[in-house]
Amino acid sequence: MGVELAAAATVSPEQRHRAGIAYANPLAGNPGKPRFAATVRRADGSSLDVADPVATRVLLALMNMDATLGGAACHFGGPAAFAELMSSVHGIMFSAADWRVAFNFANDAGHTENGVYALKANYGFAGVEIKDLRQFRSITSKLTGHGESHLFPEGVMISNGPLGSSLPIAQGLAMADRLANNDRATICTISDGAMMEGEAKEAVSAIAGLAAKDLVNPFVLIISDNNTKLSGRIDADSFSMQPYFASLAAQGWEVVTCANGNDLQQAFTAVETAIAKATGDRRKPVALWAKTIKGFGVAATVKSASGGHGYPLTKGDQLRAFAEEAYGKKLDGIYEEWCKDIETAWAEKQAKAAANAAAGAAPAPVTPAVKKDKIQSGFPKAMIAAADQGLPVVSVSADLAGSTGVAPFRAKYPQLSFEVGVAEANMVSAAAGFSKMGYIPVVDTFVQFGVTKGALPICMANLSQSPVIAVFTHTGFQDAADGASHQGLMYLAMTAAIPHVVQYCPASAEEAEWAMGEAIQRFAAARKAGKTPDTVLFFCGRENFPVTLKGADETYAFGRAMTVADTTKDRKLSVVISANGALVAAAMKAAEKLAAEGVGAIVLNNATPNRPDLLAHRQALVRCGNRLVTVEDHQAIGGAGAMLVTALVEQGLTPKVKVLGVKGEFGQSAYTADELYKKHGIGVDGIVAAAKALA
Ligand SMILES: Cc1ncc(C[n+]2csc(CCOP(=O)(O)OP(=O)(O)O)c2C)c(N)n1
Repeated sequence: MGVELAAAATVSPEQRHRAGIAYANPLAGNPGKPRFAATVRRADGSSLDVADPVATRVLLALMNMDATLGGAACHFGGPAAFAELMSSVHGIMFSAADWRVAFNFANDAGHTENGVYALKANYGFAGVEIKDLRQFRSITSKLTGHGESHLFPEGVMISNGPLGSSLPIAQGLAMADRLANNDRATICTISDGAMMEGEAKEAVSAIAGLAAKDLVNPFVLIISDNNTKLSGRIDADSFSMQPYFASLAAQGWEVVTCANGNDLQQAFTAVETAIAKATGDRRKPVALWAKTIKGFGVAATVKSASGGHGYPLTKGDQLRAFAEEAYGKKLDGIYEEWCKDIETAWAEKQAKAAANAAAGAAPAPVTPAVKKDKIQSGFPKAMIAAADQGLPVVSVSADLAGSTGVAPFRAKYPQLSFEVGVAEANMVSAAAGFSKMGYIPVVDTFVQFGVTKGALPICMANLSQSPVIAVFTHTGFQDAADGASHQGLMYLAMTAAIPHVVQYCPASAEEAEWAMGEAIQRFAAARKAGKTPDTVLFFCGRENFPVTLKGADETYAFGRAMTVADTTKDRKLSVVISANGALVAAAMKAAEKLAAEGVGAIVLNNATPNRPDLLAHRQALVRCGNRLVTVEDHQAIGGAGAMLVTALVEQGLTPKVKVLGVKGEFGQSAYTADELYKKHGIGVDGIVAAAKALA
């Protein structure tokens, strides 16, 4: 007989509570009044100054321009849609005696966090000043691409970015508050796309169900419903979320609606009502279902299919018109100063470039410029070729097909392309169903979401003899600007041990095209032979790389580590550099630098980390005095280097080795991946130093 279990709700309320361990709350206390304020009317007839949402949008335009000119991609549409609701939430929170005692706040629409930064700077909250917004997304700033409490603990309670992951943590905050018998409400803001995630849907059910048993403190979920996700309109691209929102009431939520979440007074009244209802009856959590307009404030962003999801400007001289439209009048005060500053710097840069060109300052290169492209561009070419040939390739996507590069296949073969919405676990599992039925499914998303949300679905796919092919892009620091939450640094470790998974990290567009073609052909051949194909997970970076790294006499072969550079001739001392994906090109540069210093190198493209080519490594090590540097855009623990070294040692080889990778830390935002490679010692100079240390 097992122990008889009693549900927490059955314990008498007096005996139910226990305090958590008291530790210092790093969150900053209440700020003063916002510098740019708008006045709203409270339910009791009094007025309150909140952060002006128009200021949020103008500041967004300005800070995004700085970051974009620095090289970082940014968001505009989502935070513009959320501005009125965020102003209302913060206005109410900050009017409590100590907001931290009265409220928890979690933002589960991480791409809108820059709007929250703008709002915080408007208040001077947590020491953030408006001038700090100029460093947004740079390596020196705590204002990272999405909210990160590891770098900004005084401003961010729960880190965000991966959609649907903050709401369940907010659920835990409210449950803990109930257990501790605190008098605090939890507010969570979320976008309609994030509500498509399974994690969010689990929390939606659990919060209402557990609240009904009095196990959750007052909870307010604020939904920005603009029927737009990253790649386009939600209902047109995938399926409408309206029935789901309508189901919230049946699931036990008190639903407050707001017909125009971009009208400040309407938004404020709705938020105030929602909080009052939730705190009035904690057994009934409140969902504020607010209609918003993505990209609100600028006609072109409102009109675009994605609602201006990414920041649309690329040139400093485009800023003024955009910012003035968002402001509704001519820029003035600090807006004008900031804009002028950007315009001046932009004009100087243009003038310099023009002068250089006129003076012939950039002489024609002796060798022709190397053609570059994103690695991912090769995948759809191979998918199209296979479908043209009659193979049953299908694409199952989760809102990122434009970013992962498979969009050209989807454009050519819409009837073979499916969009499940922002739901990576569902994407992989649904693809497994296609696989079982004889199709060759290709899924795609950013690596961080594919391996974290997709890990169990990949296991179950393989356990059901229903393998898939995956295009997982934006590996590691290649997604520099988005910050730690988006920087997949453990994808190899997380998937290497899943039975029947082959990992493939192409280093160029040409290799990606070849490898995808090969993976599809092998998949088809295995099925035709009555065997179960392997699941092939493709991992690739984001930036542009040489379109080919193949030597003239080389050929691609699945599982073979190609030699992409060999500078050992006539050199007494040499090393093997084993790299994959985004770092192959860096390893080749390092080999050039080492050669200039008299050290030779054989650079191997270790493209299949969990099936390393031991023969190629063994042969190269023999020629390089058994010296090995491995380098990867990944944690050193469980990465390609670790897998390679284990396999070599098992074969009786004990190379002198340096395993370069990230050493157990999270990343952060930076304008470019190179800045982060340098910081973590895995860039060109890090490879050179490691090689020299082995000499
Ligand atoms: C788990 C996860 N998958 C994918 C993404 C990439 N992504 C960022 S925003 C976004 C969708 C944007 O739409 P929505 O959530 O509705 O926000 P809104 O349009 O209202 O700003 C996606 C797919 C992500 N951040 N997290």
